[in-house]
Amino acid sequence: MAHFAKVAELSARHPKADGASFEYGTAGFRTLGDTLESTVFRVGLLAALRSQSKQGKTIGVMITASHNPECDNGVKLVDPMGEMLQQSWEAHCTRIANAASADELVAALAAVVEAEGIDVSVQARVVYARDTRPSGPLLQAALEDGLAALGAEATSYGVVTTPQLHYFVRCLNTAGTPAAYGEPTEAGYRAKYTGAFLRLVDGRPLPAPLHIDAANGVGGPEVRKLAAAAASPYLRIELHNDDTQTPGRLNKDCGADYVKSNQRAPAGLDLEPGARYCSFDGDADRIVYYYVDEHRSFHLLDGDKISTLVATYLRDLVAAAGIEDLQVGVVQTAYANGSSTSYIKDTLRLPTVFAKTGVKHLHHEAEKMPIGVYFEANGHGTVLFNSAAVDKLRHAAPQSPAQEDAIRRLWALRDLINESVGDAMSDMLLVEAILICKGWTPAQWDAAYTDLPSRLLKVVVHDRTQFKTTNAEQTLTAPPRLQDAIDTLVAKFPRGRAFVRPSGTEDAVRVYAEAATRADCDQLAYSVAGTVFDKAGGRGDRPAEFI
Ligand code: G16
Repeated sequence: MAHFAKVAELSARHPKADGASFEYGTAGFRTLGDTLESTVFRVGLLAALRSQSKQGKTIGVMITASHNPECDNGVKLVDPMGEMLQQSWEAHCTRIANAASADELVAALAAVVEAEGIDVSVQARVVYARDTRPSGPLLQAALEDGLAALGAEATSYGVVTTPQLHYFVRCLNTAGTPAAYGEPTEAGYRAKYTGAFLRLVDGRPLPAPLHIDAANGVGGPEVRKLAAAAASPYLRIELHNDDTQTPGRLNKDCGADYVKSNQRAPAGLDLEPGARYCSFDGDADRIVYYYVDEHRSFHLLDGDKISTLVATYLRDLVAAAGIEDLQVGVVQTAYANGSSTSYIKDTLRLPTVFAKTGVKHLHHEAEKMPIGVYFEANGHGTVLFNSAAVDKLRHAAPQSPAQEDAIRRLWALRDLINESVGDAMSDMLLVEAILICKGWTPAQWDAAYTDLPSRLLKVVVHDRTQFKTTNAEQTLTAPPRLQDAIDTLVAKFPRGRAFVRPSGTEDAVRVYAEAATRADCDQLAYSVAGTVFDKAGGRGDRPAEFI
């Protein structure tokens, strides 16, 4: 096909290593940064085709490996409304990334054109960005070659957070329509979210400063600019772990994933009772909060706690606004703490559903709800208002000043939320706004329910692809008999729950366990991890026994 004339020539600059294999998974392609050049070049080709398949709508490409170690990198595509790539295209991505030669690559591209009925005369439009990883510039150059090979109109946003890129894509594709989302610039992003935040908190008592651990990633400089744009005593921040220059520091002993997995403060922060802390991950699409009590015990306010805080606030506002039949629902994953699920069902009396890990799965479930709050326990999430909900808000006829105020707040909340994807900065403003409006300390927020002790472990195995799951990833169907062994262990512990799933972003299997006491929980977690290691080809050190 003439359209692919330049592919072979440019592909030769970014050859695929013999035998290397890639899979478009939970968060796009993700592996060691120095093995990804051919893949990122090909993602450039895919982005161009994806745009053409959408009649020239702008597609986004983000080069990031988020919470992974600094040596990793990754790349993912962003669809026109700022959402994750449509799942049916993931197989195209995997096939194209694995084509062994230039000829195979061209044939695979032609097959996508054929299968999707793509008109290749359409002008492709792609915007892209990267995080602060050292491998980023080289991968960006490979991407630019891929985009050039198919003549895409390509615009770089430089180094920004992942959610900012999702936001830009949505803004570009909705400009001039009734669904216009905002200015597709960094300044536009900051103006939109800080404006909504200030509308919500105006007139309330001022909060103490918020301490932010930026994981030594792109969130550091970006949140500094956000606070400068707000220029308000309502958003006073103390930034920690904001070194994006020193090699090796990204996500190292800090960031949302570290804090959530280890249930302890990140390096570089000495927590003081009474203060409020949060951690972003390396590309600022996740956030968790935490604090220490007067005995300096650490308390984590993870995605479940954020989700219940936000769902409660929305539910109460909808009631105060007098809007009928506007249901708030909550989407969780198997990682949600059992106490949070009971709290949502039994105390808040809100509908809740489970989705597989990965925001794309939660996002789709939340879209089915009028107001869908979705958060993974790891702090990745947002809120979606469907069109029926927006219509209800638009046609609401307030009968009192209180109802009018509640409706005004619901609009401001909607503007404060990055509906395209979970966003640490927008979620931070959301939590801050709710805490300010309620006049709550983190401890008061935490008091809603008590988490069951939980533990998350990693087991390295020879082949994680042999692990297959069902039931929202809570039950293993392969390797054979492993689930039976896990069930036998779980049955020994009061309120015990455990599951095992292959990671979509790292070469490991994850083990989650919770139980009534910390000792039981740890014993359960380590016994399940040990069983996985013994029965399913563990590699390296066997998970340390709990002492
Ligand atoms: C990515 C996804 C998240 C998901 C996480 C799970 O996070 O975007 O939705 O929770 O992977 O990772 P795993 O499959 O390894 O457990 P991120 O922040 O790394 O992009």
